Amino acid sequence: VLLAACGGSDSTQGNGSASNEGGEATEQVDSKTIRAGIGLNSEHPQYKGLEKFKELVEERTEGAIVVETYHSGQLGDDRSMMEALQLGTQEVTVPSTAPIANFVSEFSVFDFPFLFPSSEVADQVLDGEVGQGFLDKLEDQSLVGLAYWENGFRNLTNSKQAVATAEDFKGLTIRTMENDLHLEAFRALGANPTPMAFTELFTAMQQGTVDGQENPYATIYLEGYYEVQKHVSNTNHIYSPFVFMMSKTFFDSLTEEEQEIVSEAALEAGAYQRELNREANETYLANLQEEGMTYTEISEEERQKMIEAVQPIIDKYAENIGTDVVEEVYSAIEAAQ
Ligand code: KDG
Repeated sequence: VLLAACGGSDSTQGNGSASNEGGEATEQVDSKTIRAGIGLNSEHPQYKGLEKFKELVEERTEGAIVVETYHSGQLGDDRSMMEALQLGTQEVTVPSTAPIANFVSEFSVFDFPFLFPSSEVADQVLDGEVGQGFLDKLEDQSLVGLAYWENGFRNLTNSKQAVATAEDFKGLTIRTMENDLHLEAFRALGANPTPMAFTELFTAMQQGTVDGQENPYATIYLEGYYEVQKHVSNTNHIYSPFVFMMSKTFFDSLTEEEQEIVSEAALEAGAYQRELNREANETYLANLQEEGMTYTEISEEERQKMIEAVQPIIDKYAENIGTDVVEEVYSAIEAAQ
């Protein structure tokens, strides 16, 4: 039904082509259209990154490729947009790695709690050979991974209690992304995790279906979660990368030159997005406090307890993924420090 409704991705349809009203002798340009969708809103650095991608691609292809940008889950959530890419009914999306693990299970490794010590180390690992190896695994799923962007370090918010210790997670109903490792890690911490698409999260918090959630400060602030959440802690428990991906059907339909242009633009827009994102994540904790949230700092001792609580989950997933793959990531992290 989805396929029929969206008309497929037949580029010869020229859904972005100029009309030729009034019979003027204008040249009919058969442009190709990229529909690029994300879950976050138009204020978020992720969307600014998409706008940069649009600017670069349209300029460099001289309009032969038109990019339409969609935010706030207008085209769906991370999982459904990836499925649309597989079907060829959407061309680009930029999900977190967590939902990608439902398509390529090895991606779970990037969501190991407390894996990356800093964004800079993450950059080196993801932009290097190891990161590329993971992007290559997407191809079997009819997806082409073009670049890593950044969501960032995730922090816990909730409406019930200040979270300062590992014990404080107990009893809190926390929305997690749709990813088994996230679920099990929060369970190990004593919380009641419930997986949910990002697009349903605000309402769930507003209606009290969940007590809390976890996301980087930029998201917490720009999505206005301070309106429905009282407490924020710097748990920094997981670093979420974003993956800029394209429908393989669409990518394969491009000329070689166009493929190079979109690949390069995804990287360049990503560098820009990461910069804005880091500024945002540094700035917005103060804004959250100004909006009335109480901020609780996690001591090193308590963070250590959290690390210990989730270690069995990490070990379990490391075994499932394959210790060789996981070791590769660990070595790259070590080398980057
Ligand atoms: O645009 C990205 C969002 O759809 C999502 O990945 C954000 O971190 C996120 C979450 O919590 O779902």
